Amino acid sequence: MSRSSRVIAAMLIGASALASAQAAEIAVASVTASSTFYTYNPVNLINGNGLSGDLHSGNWEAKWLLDGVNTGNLTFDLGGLYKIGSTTIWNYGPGCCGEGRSVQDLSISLSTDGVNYSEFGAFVLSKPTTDPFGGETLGLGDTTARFVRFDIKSNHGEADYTGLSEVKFDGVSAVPEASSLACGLIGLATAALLQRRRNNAAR
Ligand SMILES: [Ca+2]
Repeated sequence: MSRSSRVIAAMLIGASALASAQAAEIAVASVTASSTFYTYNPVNLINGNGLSGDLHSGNWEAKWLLDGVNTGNLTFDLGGLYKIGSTTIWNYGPGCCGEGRSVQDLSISLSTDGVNYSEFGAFVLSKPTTDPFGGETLGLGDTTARFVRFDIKSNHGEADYTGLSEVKFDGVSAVPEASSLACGLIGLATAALLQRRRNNAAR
């Protein structure tokens, strides 16, 4: 292998190590709700409760409900900074006690510090009509954030209750892992060393 080939190879190894993270499901650290009815705990949204593969059973014990109101919010803490590619939302669905409980108008805001939020966008969610049902995936533009707030603006018609069944996020850590960072820096340092040797040899 020629010196210039070795330089290019070392640079490619360094660059690929820095960009190797693959988008994957983010383990949500915690979720809080503006209100909660009875035992419809918001933790049911982030623990996989009710999910079998990509489908939610519709079991009421695996869902969350606002407490007798149709507007409110949820705040998800991802536990660290991520480039968030998308969220998948399993709406309330028809099981106990009517498909009108599903969220319709939803605004999503993102924050790095949990204090200052920027609205990413407004969405209209569809209403599952049979159990079990799938989720709806919304793009979040690879935006870097730690906190995600869902502002629920309306539901699909029920008078008193509005809720969701499960929420997931996909993305990559916005903080490079120490091992991949070190690997990348070694690759770049090797490339620089080879380049310097080549420059010396050419003198
Ligand atoms: Ca659930």
